[in-house]
Amino acid sequence: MNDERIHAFKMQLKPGFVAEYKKRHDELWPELRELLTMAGIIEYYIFLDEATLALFAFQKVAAPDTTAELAALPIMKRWWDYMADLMEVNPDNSPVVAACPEMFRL
Ligand code: RM4
Repeated sequence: MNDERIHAFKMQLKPGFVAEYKKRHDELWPELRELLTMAGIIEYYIFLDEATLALFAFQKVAAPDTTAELAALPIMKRWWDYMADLMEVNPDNSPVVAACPEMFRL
């Protein structure tokens, strides 16, 4: 049995912030990296659609998957506050996320 899960979702970058978005992720806070890993994320990619500035995120998550609890953690909230100037966000500064259902797997 495969106890890995795939999460795929879209976020939205604001115009003019491609380089800054990339830079902040190149310098991802070590404590946030640890938090994401502790939540079960073993692979995490974010791709940019340069035409629309849509950010496509792909995560592979091992059990136990506790990613749903990340939103309540202070480091996650601090990161979202830090990123809020670059991305479309909700009133609490979490990114606006659209789920991307799986359509194919090889
Ligand atoms: C993203 C956004 C996501 C977070 C990654 C690390 O830009 O804030 O929620 O998981 O950064």
